[in-house]
Amino acid sequence: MKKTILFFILAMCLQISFAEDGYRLWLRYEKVSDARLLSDYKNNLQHIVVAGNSPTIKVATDELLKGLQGLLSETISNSSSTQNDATLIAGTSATSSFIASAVDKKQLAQLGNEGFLILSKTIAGKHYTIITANTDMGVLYGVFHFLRLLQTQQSIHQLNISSTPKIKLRMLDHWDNLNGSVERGYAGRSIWEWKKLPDTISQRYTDYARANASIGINAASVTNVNSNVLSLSKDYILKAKVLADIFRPYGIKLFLTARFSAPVEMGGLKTADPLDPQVQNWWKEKVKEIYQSIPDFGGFLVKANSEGQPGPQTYNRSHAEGANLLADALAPFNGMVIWRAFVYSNDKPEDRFKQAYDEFKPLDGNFRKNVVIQVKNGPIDFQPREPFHPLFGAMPKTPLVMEYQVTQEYLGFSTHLAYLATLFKECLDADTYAKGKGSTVAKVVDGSLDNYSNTGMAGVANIGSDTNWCGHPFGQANWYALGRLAWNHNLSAEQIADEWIRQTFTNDPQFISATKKIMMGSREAIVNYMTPLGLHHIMGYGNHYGPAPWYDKASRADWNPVYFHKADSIGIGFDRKPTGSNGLAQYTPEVRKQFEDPATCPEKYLLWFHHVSWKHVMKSGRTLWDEMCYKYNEGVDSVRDMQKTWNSLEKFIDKDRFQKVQGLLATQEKEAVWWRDACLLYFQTFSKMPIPAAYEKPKYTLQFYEQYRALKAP
Ligand code: GCV
Repeated sequence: MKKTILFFILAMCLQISFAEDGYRLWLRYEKVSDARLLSDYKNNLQHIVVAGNSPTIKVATDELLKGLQGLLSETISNSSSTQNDATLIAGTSATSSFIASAVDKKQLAQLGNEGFLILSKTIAGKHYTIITANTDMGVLYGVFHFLRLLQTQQSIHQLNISSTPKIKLRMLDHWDNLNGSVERGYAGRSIWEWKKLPDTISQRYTDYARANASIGINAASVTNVNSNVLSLSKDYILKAKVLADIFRPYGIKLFLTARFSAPVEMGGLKTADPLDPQVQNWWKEKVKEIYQSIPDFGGFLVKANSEGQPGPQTYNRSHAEGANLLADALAPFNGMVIWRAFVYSNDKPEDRFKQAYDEFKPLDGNFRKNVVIQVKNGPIDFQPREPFHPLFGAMPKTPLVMEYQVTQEYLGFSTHLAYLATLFKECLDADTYAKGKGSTVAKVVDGSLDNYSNTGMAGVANIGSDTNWCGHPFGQANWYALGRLAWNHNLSAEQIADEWIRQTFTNDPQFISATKKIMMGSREAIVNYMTPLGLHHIMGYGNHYGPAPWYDKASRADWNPVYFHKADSIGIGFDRKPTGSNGLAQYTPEVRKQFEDPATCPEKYLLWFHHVSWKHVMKSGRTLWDEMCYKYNEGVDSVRDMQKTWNSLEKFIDKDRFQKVQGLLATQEKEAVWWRDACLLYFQTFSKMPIPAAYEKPKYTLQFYEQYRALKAP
């Protein structure tokens, strides 16, 4: 009996210590598996000194100790009193005289406020690792980077790393509502427990801040852009203050979304007209109130005159007049306005592709210095594939912040495995030709093309109350990739995947190469089984899940899939040439020329810009219809390959995550088939051409699929 109990307790302990529920993200700090490296690390990292005593330095010290303890599997001492023993020294020149004398001032001068150095130095015959920066925050970033080197099992000899972020504002936008729901969130409820704040403080807030700091994210907008005026109330400011206080040592600034009609809804004024002195005064007072509680408040993120949100146009004022109103209130406190360019009018029948450019381009140069315009990567709405937004490169006098969607609204929610760094990079690498060849979107966003200093990259967060934060275990990779790319957009998607896999799962080379293959192909697989060859916006109405290319019942034309694919007996696709909406005119002549000619338009964008005959011969020699059948099937096959590869990896990782991913891939495979069959059967009603015999026959009829969505809708 006793033995059984003992065994049970042991088993429980084992389970507890080995449970891989994903909560630890990429900060797992498991013992280094390579024995040679482990002993080298042990020899060199026994005594550490982290100089300074600010809250940020406390975080850095705790992190380093925690990290080393896990990685080396032994207790490490922080020998702050005996600097002489130390082999790893972290701090600034101001906090450590050792660093002040050992580090070249010129090297430090190039780091700015957030950059860091990690250096190997031999001084008087002794080997040191130095982590330094101009600020404590830079030191913390350096500590996280150093731990990343260890987690990814790299040598710590001859280090000469100098790293500064390429982009200033590296941000997560949470579309979290005050009632705890998350718009387009697929990982549980909001992590912000507004109801319980400010009295109950969840450990998650700190863990969230820590995870962000580890990848360089330095800003978070915590409320939905479809905003609730209550978030600006006194009570909510005090709740937000708790979050801001927790974020501060981790270098994260808190932003709130501002509802443009707040002066009316909350202030009791008759108008929210940006030129009205009373309105201006209301915002000034509100901003002052916020800064009294949150002295480093980042500013406002605003969605105005879009999808029913209030805005300046209600008063016949422009977006610039609206943004400047808030900017003037924030300026005395160095706060900024992030004004979104995702606008499309309820009244205009104009191609949605064109509306943001039409409204914002003429305003270039009219915004205050503390206003930036946040532009989605593509012109429609976070589709699995979009060409780059024509505003990039078109507003040389206005800083444009990149807005990506990390949450997978259009890419299978948290059910489908989609590694998005490839999507992020595709957009960054696109050439706008704004100032000749090589004017990439990356250069627009990092400010180097037009000399913007207020640069930014934001991602709509995929984070929720699920234990593993993001729902799908691989969803974490997209949060990670956003931070890493915002810090350094020169990193490749593959490099980022590599380091994420090593930290999140294992350093085993076989596992890494197979998993990387899955990740690198995953987004293309989704494009193929959902929207190949430039198709877009053909998903279910409202919930945006599953295929519904037939849908035509929405109140607005451009909420209907049929509006976007325009399939008819001749062909399929949206003509954005002068013969159609002429959306292509918004690109520079070089880009336009390439996209305008079906012969030079990359086939991945073909149906974005052209209405193409079903019989059009593609580069493969197949007709468009056959190519479509090929692509949809290729998408399904890719998922099946992903399954096969994953199944071969069981022995490398824990059961928990292995099985979770296995189960999700099984669902993804079924849904890929659903997409393929539903789309091909529907488009076939126009093409009237057969699905080539080589491919699997659709499982059900079109009628079945048209109704299936209702059963399946989450
Ligand atoms: C926050 C899409 C989404 C909306 C979202 C909007 C936006 O339309 O479906 O949920 O609203 O984008 O980015 O503002």
